[in-house]
Amino acid sequence: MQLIIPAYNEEARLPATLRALRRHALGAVETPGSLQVIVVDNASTDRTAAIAAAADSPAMRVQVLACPTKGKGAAVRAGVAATTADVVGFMDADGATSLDALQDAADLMARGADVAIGSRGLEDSITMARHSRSRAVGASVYRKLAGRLVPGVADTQCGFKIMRGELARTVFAATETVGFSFDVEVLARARMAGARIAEFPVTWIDVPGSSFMPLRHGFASFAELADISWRMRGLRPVVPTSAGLRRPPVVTGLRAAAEA
Ligand SMILES: Nc1nc2c(ncn2[C@@H]2O[C@H](COP(=O)(O)OP(=O)(O)O)[C@@H](O)[C@H]2O)c(=O)[nH]1
Ligand SMILES: [Mg+2]
Repeated sequence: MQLIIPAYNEEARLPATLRALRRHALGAVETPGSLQVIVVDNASTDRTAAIAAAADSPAMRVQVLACPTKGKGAAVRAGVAATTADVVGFMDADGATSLDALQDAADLMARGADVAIGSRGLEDSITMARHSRSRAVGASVYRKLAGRLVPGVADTQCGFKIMRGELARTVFAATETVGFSFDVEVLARARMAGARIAEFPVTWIDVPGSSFMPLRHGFASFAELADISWRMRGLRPVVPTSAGLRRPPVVTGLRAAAEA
């Protein structure tokens, strides 16, 4: 699997995330070396690129890619374009999502999901957030609007998503959103392509130092949602599966298996 980490001035938060991934790669049942990381350096002015390059090892290859176009969406898109693997994922540099999600996502893919998305909005999700009141209010309005573009998905914005490689490369090539709303366009386009999207609960612990500035990025994110609806007007999903999205059979099956 190739895992993309978009990074803009992440010298403080990236090292611990790369260490945790390396521990995961070493402990994985799969052959060591099967987890490859692509850090996409989004024109950072700090030591992000050097830190990422230094983390490269035979146990976990780390490739550093430069993306001069600012924005998380642009960075992840550039990363996906550089992938070749059967399975491609992306996660934030802060490591807020517990890495248990890697195994949960792999299980869902093995059970037939095309896209496995981590969620902070399901009953079993565990979140420890310290968002300001204004960000929380903005986020709730955002979720309502995003929900119209990807019905049935409770949390489009969790930083952790895994997809079939071919699907990811096709969908991202068509995606134009450069900022934080790119997840919505990616999910909406994957849905149009008939992909089976499985949303699963994650453990998410807020890591201080968020690069998301509610005023600056918040308004831009809403504007991006409007652009996405405009671009996607008239398109209809190949398989209208909205009813099955929130609790897809694969998720139920996974939990049942885990609890058995
Ligand atoms: N703000 C910002 N973040 C970027 C950019 N490019 C990549 N990123 C990354 O996108 C991710 C956003 O996660 P984070 O800052 O934790 O935001 P939050 O979790 O939504 O509060 C991090 O890995 C950033 O380094 C960019 O141009 N601006
Ligand atoms: Mg974060």
